[in-house]
Amino acid sequence: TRDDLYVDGAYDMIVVSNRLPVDYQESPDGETLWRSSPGGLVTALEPVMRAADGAWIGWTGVADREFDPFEHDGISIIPVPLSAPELEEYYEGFSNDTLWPLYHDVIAPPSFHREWWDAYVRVNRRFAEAAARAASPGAVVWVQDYQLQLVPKMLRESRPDLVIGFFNHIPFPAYGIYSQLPWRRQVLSGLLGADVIGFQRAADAGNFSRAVRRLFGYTTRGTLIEVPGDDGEIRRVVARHFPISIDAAGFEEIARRPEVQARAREIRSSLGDPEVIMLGVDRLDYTKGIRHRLKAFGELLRDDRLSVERATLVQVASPSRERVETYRQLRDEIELMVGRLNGDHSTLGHQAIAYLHHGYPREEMVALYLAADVMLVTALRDGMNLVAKEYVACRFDQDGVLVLSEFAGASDELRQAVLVNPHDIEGLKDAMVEAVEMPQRERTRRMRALRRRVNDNDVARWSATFLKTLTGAGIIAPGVPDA
Ligand code: GDG
Repeated sequence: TRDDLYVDGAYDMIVVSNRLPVDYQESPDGETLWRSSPGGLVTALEPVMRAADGAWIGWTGVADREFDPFEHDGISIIPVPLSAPELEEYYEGFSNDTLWPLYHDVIAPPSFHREWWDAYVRVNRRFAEAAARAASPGAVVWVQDYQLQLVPKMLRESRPDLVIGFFNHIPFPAYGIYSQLPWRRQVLSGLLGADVIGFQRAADAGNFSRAVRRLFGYTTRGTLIEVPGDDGEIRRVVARHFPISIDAAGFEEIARRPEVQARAREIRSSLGDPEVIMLGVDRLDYTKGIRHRLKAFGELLRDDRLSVERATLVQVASPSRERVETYRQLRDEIELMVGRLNGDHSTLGHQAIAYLHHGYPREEMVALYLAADVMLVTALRDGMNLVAKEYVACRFDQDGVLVLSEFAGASDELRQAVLVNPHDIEGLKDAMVEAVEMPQRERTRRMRALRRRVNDNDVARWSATFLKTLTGAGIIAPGVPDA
């Protein structure tokens, strides 16, 4: 075993992401505590990281504070500091108010500010330097997501010996939209510093390759991009899709716990035992199509195609990016809609919409999934959408209907869902009624097929496939299942 002192150049496998997989907490006597924030990425990478002298580089979630590297659950954690102005300009600004809306097909208008870009470059350099310092000779470095698109090139320049991967968790837009970005060339060449660039959908990888052809004129052959170096030599970069997934077995295990099932029954009775519970679970984000969902549900009640005695909509909208103005506005709009719809349609015994602006523990989310007869995922644009897969993984009873937007990456795989275009409100209403009225046999047939898909392609498979592509055919670490 390695001791828990950080050593430069000691790590064979490094993950770089904006946020570390741990949350900072202070004990009452002022002592620093770290709590794992269990996301799918951590679950998938934990075994690989433990086996391969792994380190995770990222921000702690606390601005204006420096922390020394430390060991947490067998993984070395290397914190990168961010100042409060950097948080505003690099994270809330360029990442979440420029790139996020741009990459989600400008559902909200992106803001372009040169100071934000400067901060983005500066912070990306800091992450790249931390990775360059920590990596052993020839190490594998896997960079995550749109906040860090410049890191691959910066790393390659300082450490050409490294094997560099990048995964984009959000969509990559069509050229007509991407090309609005004033720094479109810098971002593409930042990404092209990687050996493998992963996307959620084949369409995203296609959009990326097209942008590279249009802006740089490089040759692409299938998933390979030929990048000429300064020496005239050609470097081959892989750009293809690796659809992310969840820890399906982990979700099913929680769903099978008796206390979670009891909680699901309790949820139903506390809602007044409606015949049908419909559920939405999203970060409160304009990409998720929450307004479209509410509008469709409201019209179904207005037109008496559904009644509040028969159906209740539970909408969990977990707080997100509350310092970005577009998100504040969205929250006001949604809460106005919910208030109006409840005022118009609720009775003393039956609420139309149970709206919850909270985050919940995972067990409670699973109980909600079990209680929900119909799961509504109506994103206007979404890289993958893990909620759709989590719902399916929890339904070991082979029941429940998933209504899924074609604009979520998950729809490429989850073909047996009731697929919808959320912009088409009439179509969405029809799909919601179809889901409510779907006969048991049909529900089971579809759910069986969906479950096969999610169980076969879980997040361990995702990371193994990516890492195999990155390192060639060889197995990178023991404990990684064959892809
Ligand atoms: C980005 C891409 C892509 C939500 N509220 C609570 C809670 N959640 C959990 C869900 C799910 C996760 O957060 C959300 O994942 P999504 O995939 O649905 O969406 P984004 O946050 O936008 O994620 C997305 C993903 O990255 C991965 O690549 O799929 O397209 O946008 O796991 O369950 N979890 C708990 N309490 C909550 O209140 N415990």
